[in-house]
Amino acid sequence: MIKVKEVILKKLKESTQDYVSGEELSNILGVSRTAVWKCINELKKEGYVIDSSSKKGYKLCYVPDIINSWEIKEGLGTRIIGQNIHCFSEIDSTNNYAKTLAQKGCDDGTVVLAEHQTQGRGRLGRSWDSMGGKGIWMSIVLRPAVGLEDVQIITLAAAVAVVLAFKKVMGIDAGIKWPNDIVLDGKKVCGILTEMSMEMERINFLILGIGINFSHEESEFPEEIRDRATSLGIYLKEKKGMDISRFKRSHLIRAILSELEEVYDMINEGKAGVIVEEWKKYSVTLGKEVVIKYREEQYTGIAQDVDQSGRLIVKQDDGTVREILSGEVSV
Ligand code: BT5
Repeated sequence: MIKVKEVILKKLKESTQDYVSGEELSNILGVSRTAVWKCINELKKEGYVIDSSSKKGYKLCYVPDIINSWEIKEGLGTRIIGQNIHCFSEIDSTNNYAKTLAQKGCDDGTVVLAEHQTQGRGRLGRSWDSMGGKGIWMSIVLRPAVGLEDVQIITLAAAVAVVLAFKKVMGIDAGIKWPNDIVLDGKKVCGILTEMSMEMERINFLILGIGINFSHEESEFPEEIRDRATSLGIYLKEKKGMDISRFKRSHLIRAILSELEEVYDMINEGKAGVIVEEWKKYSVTLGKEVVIKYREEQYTGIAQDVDQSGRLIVKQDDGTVREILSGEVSV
């Protein structure tokens, strides 16, 4: 049935000016006109607005902002990332599901998406608020050809890919706070969680989890993060007087997957240095005084650089230089 729906949608999208007859659709698909009618009704329930006329057939009038694999795959020109896409209306965490798929040997670049996560996760056991229908909650299985020392580069590369996609699709200039926060005016709009499975000192697979607040109103964030979190919708309205409803999540997802493939190719070709240089262009951390918290430790210093492995180089007030691989940074 999913395949039939996909073909009907494709056909309707090809002729948005005209009606497509039920007979034509049933002939193309080799199914009965009742089966076509059932699929059309399912599409309508999902939010597609389709005008039905007993004489003329069906005409697509509106495509909703929903997440399904065929909306994302439409025009996606990648070779690896997003060839397989699994979409759910609700799931505990897309990272969990992606991990299960990876353990079963799924392809490099497999994507998992959900409208709502009931147990969205951040780093170090923190939670990630993943309200239904408001965001992009996505995980990607990667099998990179790099050593353990380069894992951090994947997080930096993902942040670069997201920032580039924001710019391309919405004209938004976002910043990156080392290592994994994407910020707009100092507030977090996207977080990245990279989880890894190792075997004999080698990376078996990585799960790259990306959470993006898309259309939240301020009041829709839990109170405890309201002063620190923002959405693309809030920013667009405030800065550009634009309504987020003119953009679709599937379009942004497609752009992210495509940017991600470019940086992934670079990583696999040993060009991590190019990614680090690109990352630095968007950094809101470098050159600033930072407070680093890692477990029980806390220290301050100037964030001087990011090295070829993605470590943050911080010069402390007493002159000591630290290379930081993980931790919480406040600018
Ligand atoms: C992160 O962790 O920023 C990584 C978030 C990754 C989420 C994605 S969604 C798809 C995939 N599946 C998952 O289960 N996770 C990934 P961290 O740096 O630890 O930040 C977590 C902190 O950000 C929380 O403790 C809150 O303070 C704050 N926070 C929680 N939800 C937020 C949201 N929606 N927007 C902004 N900040 C949030």
